[in-house]
Amino acid sequence: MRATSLALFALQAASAALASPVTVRQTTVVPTDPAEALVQLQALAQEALETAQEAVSNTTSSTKRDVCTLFNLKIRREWGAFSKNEKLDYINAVKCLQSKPAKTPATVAPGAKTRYDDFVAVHVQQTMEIHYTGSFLSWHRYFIWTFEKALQDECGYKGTLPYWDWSKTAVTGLSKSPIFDGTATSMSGDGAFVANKGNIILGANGDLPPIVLPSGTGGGCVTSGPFKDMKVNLGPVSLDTPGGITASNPNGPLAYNPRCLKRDLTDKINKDYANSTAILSVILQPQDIDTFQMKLQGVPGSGNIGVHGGGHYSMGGDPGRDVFTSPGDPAFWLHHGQIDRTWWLWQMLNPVKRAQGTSAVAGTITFMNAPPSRQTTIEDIVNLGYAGNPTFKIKDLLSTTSGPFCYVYL
Ligand SMILES: *[C@@H]1O[C@H](CO)[C@@H](O)[C@H](O)[C@H]1NC(C)=O
Ligand SMILES: *[C@@H]1O[C@H](CO)[C@@H](O)[C@H](O)[C@H]1NC(C)=O
Ligand SMILES: [Cu+2]
Repeated sequence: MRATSLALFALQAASAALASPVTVRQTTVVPTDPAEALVQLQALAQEALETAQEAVSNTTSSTKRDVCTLFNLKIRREWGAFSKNEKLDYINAVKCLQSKPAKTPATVAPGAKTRYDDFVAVHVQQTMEIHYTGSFLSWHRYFIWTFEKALQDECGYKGTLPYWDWSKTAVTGLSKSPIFDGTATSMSGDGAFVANKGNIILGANGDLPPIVLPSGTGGGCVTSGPFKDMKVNLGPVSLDTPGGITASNPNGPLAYNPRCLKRDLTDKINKDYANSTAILSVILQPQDIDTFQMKLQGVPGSGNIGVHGGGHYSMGGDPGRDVFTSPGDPAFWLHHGQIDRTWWLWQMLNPVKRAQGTSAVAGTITFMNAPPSRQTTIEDIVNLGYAGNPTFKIKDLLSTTSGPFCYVYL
């Protein structure tokens, strides 16, 4: 770890217009009423689906070699929309990956013991090049797709990757949602209650005003659900703990450090940063990719951690709020499903400019441009190490219905 990386990391803490009865895409005005925002979000999602389908049918008819057609187009759905059996199938496939041996050699990451750990390890290795960079969105799109593919190809999973709609948990509360209610069909629930945890202070030693986040109703090991006996093997690397303290494994980020999965569900963070209004405004207001991805991740110094930070910090715990090892929490995939969906919803408002070509990418190749670096280009290559093959150029990862991808969100 470079010395600057912790300080920088702390900062984070810190179409083709279709005729439609609801013309939300022409406006950047976001209703303050959360219920009204929710209605607009649903209308947007419906329009996005129609736009994506139209784009697929357009390319399929004009170029025969195109592999994504309306017949093989996959639909990713929200966790609450999965049937009981679909939920169990997904959970069992994740546990299957956690029971298979790692492909990462021990010389590369001694702590990577399972196939699941391959994904955590590559995320740890590349953290400083894939957050607050031009590759953030495309890298994570390819990352979660590769995870979905591993579930399918290596563990017989027949379904698609689920997502976590933060606007739903902002209303119900996290521990009452099907994702975190602790039942056999959840991602496991809250951690055991730990008293007097104090606030999480992000950016305590940085130049910008720190962000103070409340702690939640857990803090300890998860006590229920499918992942209560799971072992988190890698990290922590840069774990924000109460009082602005950062914990890390003295033996290094990739050393073997088996421990329980901890959570600290914090409704206030979900409600403050990832409610329906917050989601709608990140989709409707930014008109260019730079503004969009910064608002999504939280503009440093703005005091807002964005919907991305809102999801991560509302699950809390170890590894949930460690930017490096966060994929070690099985809820990570649902959270990043929704990140990818939010990008897709924004892209579908203007697919020609936002889902292809140079105007679809902005930002440099280093975390918050430190150390200063060149601009990311669409010719840059994304690799996932031992998690999956092959490598792709960023330009191949901009549309969910071309390149390696063929999916939309419902
Ligand atoms: C599909 O093709 C039609 C006719 O050329 C065009 O008007 C429309 O914008 C295209 N839609 C998308 C989403 O590319
Ligand atoms: C929703 O999120 C926004 C952005 O973080 C925040 O300003 C607003 O207060 C939140 N609304 C509610 C009702 O909590
Ligand atoms: Cu990440």
